[in-house]
Amino acid sequence: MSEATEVRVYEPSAELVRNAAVSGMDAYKALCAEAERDYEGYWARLAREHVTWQTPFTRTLNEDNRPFFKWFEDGKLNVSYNCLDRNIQAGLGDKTAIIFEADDGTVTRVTYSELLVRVSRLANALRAKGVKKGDRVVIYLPMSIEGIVAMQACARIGATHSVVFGGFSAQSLRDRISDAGAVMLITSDEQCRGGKNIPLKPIVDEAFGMGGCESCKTVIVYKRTGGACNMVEGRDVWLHDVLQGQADTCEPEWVEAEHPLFLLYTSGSTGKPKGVQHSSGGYLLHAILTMKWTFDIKPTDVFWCTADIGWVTGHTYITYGPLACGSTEIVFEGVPTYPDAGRFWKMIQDHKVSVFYTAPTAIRSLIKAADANEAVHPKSYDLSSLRILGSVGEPINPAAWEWYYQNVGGSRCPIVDTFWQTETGGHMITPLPGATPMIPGSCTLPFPGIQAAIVDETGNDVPWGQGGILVVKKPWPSMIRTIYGDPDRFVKSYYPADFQGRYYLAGDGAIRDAKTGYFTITGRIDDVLNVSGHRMGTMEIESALVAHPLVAEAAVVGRPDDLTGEAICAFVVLKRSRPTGDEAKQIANELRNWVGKEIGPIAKPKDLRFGDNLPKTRSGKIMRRLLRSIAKGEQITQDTSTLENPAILDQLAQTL
Ligand code: 6R9
Repeated sequence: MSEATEVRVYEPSAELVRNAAVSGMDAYKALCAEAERDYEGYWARLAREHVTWQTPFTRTLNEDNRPFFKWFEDGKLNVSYNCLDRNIQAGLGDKTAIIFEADDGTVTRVTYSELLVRVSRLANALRAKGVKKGDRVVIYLPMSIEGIVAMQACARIGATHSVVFGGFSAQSLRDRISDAGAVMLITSDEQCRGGKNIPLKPIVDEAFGMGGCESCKTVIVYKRTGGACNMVEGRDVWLHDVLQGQADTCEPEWVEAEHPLFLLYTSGSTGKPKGVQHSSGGYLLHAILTMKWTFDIKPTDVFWCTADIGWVTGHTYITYGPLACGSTEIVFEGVPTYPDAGRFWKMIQDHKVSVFYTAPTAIRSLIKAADANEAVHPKSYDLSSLRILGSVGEPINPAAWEWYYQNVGGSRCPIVDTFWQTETGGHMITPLPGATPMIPGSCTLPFPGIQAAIVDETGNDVPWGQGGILVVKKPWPSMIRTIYGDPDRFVKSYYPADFQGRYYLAGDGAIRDAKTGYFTITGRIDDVLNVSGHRMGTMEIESALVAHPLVAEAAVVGRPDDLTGEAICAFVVLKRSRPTGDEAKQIANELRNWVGKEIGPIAKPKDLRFGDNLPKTRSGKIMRRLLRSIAKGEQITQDTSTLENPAILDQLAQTL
């Protein structure tokens, strides 16, 4: 708590206020008031001003089948047309769209005209391979121009993409291909990260070998490194081969506003990851609006979002938002610490980045590196091009905020601490850089039009100063439409009966400051962990652990971690006796690697402990509350009288 004793308020500079898209708090309040007065009229106005429609919509919001809301439903558009063609028509054809920096530092630039040609050629190739409107295409690619081209090409022909993060395992990939019933997969031979070539295609082959991928008839392989790559006759084709002879132009498929642009699998509190389905029209609108208002994006800006296209942040703030706004953006293949921890700062300097968007976990690891080595400290670089900084993925602690503000932003750049989720499509609660006074650690106020609120278990508003459950009271254009193939789970997860289905349940706890009304997110209220900004369900990890032949039972909890925000702590009961000493260490390692293979390296438990049993109530319920305390290393002060086997606590308190 020590760092939160003094609350400092950071006002935006007069210059920023003057030039920002949303200029000053009065402008912010005017937008909120407009939405308050005429909610549908507000969104309709913005959708007409910011999105180019092939067929204009006449109906703004359809709530007939709530919570399956429809926005702009009789309008037609094409998202790729909005990102490419319309910018070229506006004279931006020769403007650089993407500056790609490879892991080894090689830089490639692509203009808007060139990007349209590349997207069109691939779109034609997909059509030639039989991909039609509404088909699902899984994209399993590293950070690359090709990844963005693949997503845009799907959008161009109305195919629904489902990007799977390149760090996910064969099992995770298989589950996603199978759940989506994908007809095609686009991947690469290898990926390059941190000076190493990491095979990708063998993981695809392994996924297919597991069965369940029968819907997927074609695998397109982008040759990234030229490393050894097995090609399956009749199924696998090289990207450069399918592009051969394809025309440079491609008529876009005009789709209804509600047409699913993409699925993106994310972790929930129970069961398998869920395929969050997004729309075309409403999603694009929010991607554009948040680029313009949260990032105050201007034609001269160089924008850099360091996320991976495998996450929602990469979708909205790499593939769609920046391009729809005609900006120049950086796409980075590598990692922040290679060749050294000054990589981000060097790239900002080299490319004169002006708007920089990253995650607290990256900042915290770079602080540590900068403290240890002056050469990789931001002050050793010229970062004067920066004007706006952003943060996303997890709460940013005030100490990291201050460091980011002073050392990266030179105490002149506002930090937009953007709270949002895979399900929300874009920013929900965030400062606007030329309007909102900032308080470190708070994501401040709702984006204009977003009806965020904090309620108690029965859905009643709680007063400011009192913690509660974060909800959104009205549907908004970029919200999740359903969980692919499981509409019941969509309703249960996000519009639960607790609130009579009235409110969207975010899954986070929050509190509003008693004086300012500013929101602070207090963390997930369900069994979802956030490790380095990556979402993972405790159940998912538990299922992976118990799938190991040695494991009888497992319980997974999160505990606070200085670097990764939260760390995974697993308590495991083996089918054999409890191991000790070196043997325990060896089995723990084996289980960690197992989880890495089942889900992906990001899901490996940092802390793994063995017990003869787990702390359970007499009715057999695992007492996770106790496990959380044990994981934190706290003395158990809770009442343990309902515990079947209190002696187990001492055992579990022992780290390996
Ligand atoms: C965009 C993204 C969503 C969860 C969300 C919350 C946490 C994201 C945050 C934040 C505090 C912020 N989260 N941004 N918590 N402050 N600025 O990260 O989507 O991967 O779906 O994660 O991340 O817990 O519920 P996603």
